Amino acid sequence: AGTDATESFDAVVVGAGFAGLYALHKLRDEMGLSARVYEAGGGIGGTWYWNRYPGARSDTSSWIYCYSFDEELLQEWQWSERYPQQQEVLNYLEHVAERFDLNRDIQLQTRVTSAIFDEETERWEVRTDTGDVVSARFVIAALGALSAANLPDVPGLESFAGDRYHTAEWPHEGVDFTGKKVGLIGTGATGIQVATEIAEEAEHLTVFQRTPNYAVPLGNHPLDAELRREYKENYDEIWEQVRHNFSGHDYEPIGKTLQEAAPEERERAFQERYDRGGFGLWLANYDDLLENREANAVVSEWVRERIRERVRDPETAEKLTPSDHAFGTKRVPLENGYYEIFNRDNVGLVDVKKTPIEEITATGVRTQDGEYEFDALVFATGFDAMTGPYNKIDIRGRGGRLLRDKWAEGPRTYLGIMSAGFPNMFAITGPQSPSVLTNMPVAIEQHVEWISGIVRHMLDNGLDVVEPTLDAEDEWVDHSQEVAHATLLPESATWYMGANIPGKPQVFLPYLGGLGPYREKCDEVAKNAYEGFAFANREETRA
Ligand code: FAD
Ligand code: NA7
Repeated sequence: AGTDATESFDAVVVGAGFAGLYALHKLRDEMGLSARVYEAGGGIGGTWYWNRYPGARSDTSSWIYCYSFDEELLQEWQWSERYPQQQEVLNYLEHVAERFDLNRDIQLQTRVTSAIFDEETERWEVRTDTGDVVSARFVIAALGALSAANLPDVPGLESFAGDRYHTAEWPHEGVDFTGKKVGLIGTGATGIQVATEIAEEAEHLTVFQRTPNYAVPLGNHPLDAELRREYKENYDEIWEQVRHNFSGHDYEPIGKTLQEAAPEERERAFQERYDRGGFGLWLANYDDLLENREANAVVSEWVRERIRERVRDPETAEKLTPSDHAFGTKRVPLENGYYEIFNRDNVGLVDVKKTPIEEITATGVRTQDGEYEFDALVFATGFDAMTGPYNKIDIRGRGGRLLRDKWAEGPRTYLGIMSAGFPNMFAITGPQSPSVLTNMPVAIEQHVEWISGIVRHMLDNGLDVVEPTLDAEDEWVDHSQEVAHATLLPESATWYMGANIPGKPQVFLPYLGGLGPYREKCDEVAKNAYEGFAFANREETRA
């Protein structure tokens, strides 16, 4: 078949974050395959390359927000804090890229624009915005679940004459807000981190809030030699735990329901978790909080009380207190003095559910109750999560079918790893895998290792192409929706549900069955001769 491809690889990997870097190392260094990585950014690191806003840091403990595949790397790398800042995670990933000599196969500032499966040759033709056309047997989509920034289509957006920023596309040289009037739109995990920093620096900050959140303390602290020694000595156990538990984080549920605990015991349990900081209240709480409405109401009200206590002005406190969704059904933000910024004279809060933003003007933002003037506008408005990065690429499988058309009513995958009709294309932390509901490096390692297992199986057995059967895919789609709908999570308007993007189908995107059970399922599939996958050889398909 005719092709414009100028180079040919065993695998093309798209994206050079945690996922793409490990995929390259695995395929190239451990399996001996030829591989090229394309990365849209001007550097490697993915999330930690792009999200340079003040206050950006991981909400996962540093000692498990990293790779576990290399014992020496684990022992040598020194994290400085419980929750590393963006720059520290980026330094880590740059170190990994150097250590494993990855950079020579990564082409930066190159966005993949299309990937077309040629049924004749059974290879993918991959095109980029720099005019590259290459051919690959395998495509590994390491696109990131949170890499397509969402800038809402507010009327007048382009007319704003001041400086405009999105947190996920932050300027490398940084931004000095000293003496500036700043408007911030969005109060998710990111908005809460960035607001706390901007409040310190700007002359005035106005926070535009659509949905108040249940933010709980981060509890950051430096790591001294003693703490570092402790986790390094216990790494075997730590990884064993996080690989097999629900979330890949070092948290475990209490092991009983809220009903089974007396009120004083609950109070103590909540307070301890709040004081210690981190996701404890979310991921290490009573077992039924995300399924049982009554149990959830207890913890929701408890967190609301903490918010009210911390904000002096009762009217502002009430605005900041969530009332229309249940605790833990949206991604719980971690904060470090967020509520206290509203006790300052230079910070204001606008409830845009009550007084919606009507337009952005040359000088600021106009809501239903008036005009606010700004020198700078910051959008912390999140991402077109999980499917966004796929939909931005023209991915054509068998019969020239576009993946985004196949996914028009929601993603359809088997195990979140492959989609029928798109042979030899694998997703890392794709939709319908645990992905964003986990500590992601752990989920990423599981995917990369599982994918390299199936590729190894194909190489060893002389199999050319693989794709899931439609039956296996349909079953997985139904199962992943069933698991989600047994909880309270789909009831909230979240990016987990696609609800943050106008027109996006409302289906629960990540797999909510837990990372440990998911890993078992994937291992079982592999053990049963890759049950649910169909392999074929070129000769057979042609015959
Ligand atoms: P990414 O790091 O997103 O990398 C994907 C890369 O693919 C990007 O660099 C992108 O430019 C590139 N790409 C996408 N499409 C194309 C294309 N068509 N062509 C070329 N390149 C392309 N996770 C946690 O577990 N704990 C946390 O505390 C945590 N905090 C977070 C905080 C923020 C602000 C954000 C945004 C995310 C956070 N995450 C966290 C999730 C985080 O995304 C993952 O932990 C992890 O970094 C994902 O790695 P990745 O390689 O899968 O994706
Ligand atoms: P989120 O959680 O999607 O938060 C985005 C915020 O922006 C949220 O408060 C939204 O309100 C708000 N938003 C979005 N669009 C609008 C419009 N049009 N008008 C007003 N307000 C709007 O993204 P984050 O970046 O905070 O977090 C995403 C993940 O990435 C998380 O895991 C982080 O760790 C990193 P809403 O709640 O939808 O009413």
